[in-house]
Amino acid sequence: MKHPIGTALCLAIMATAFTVPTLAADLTVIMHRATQEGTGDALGIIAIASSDAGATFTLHLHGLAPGPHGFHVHENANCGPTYLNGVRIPAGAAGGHLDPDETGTHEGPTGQGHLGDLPVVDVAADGTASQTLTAPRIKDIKVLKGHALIIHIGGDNYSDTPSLGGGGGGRFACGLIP
Ligand SMILES: [Cu+2]
Repeated sequence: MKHPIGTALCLAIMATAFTVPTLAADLTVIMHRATQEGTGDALGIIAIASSDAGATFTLHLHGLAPGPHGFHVHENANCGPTYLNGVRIPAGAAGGHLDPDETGTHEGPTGQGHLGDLPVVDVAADGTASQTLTAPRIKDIKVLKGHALIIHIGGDNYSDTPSLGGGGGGRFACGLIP
């Protein structure tokens, strides 16, 4: 606060960083950490748009653990916890992977399984993810409305073996697709 001009400039840069990506997107999703109580810290945004190559997901995220993370569209627009054997499951209420064709299989973004199987998010060493991922099978992003985006704690091998749903385990971040 000793340098009001510097503070104002900093706020202006922050505002720009937050608003510019939203202008280019057809759908903007605000991601939050999924907790046992519901949702916690904001982790940035994901801008969804259409392209000739499929739906694009442009990530502007921070506060994630470095490395690969499973990334999917989940069925329900609900980031709340569920309860299993007395334990709260963060973002459990988002349900399973979006699967309008009822394939029942997890095969990744280029497979024939869940439509909601997206490319893996690769988080940098500083905990940020700034990248655009393309889901070639999602031709019309309208099908994504009213569902949720989930980033898992672990990676995704685009298979149901040895673990169902790519093996990413728990849900780290969640955001509602408007
Ligand atoms: Cu998932």
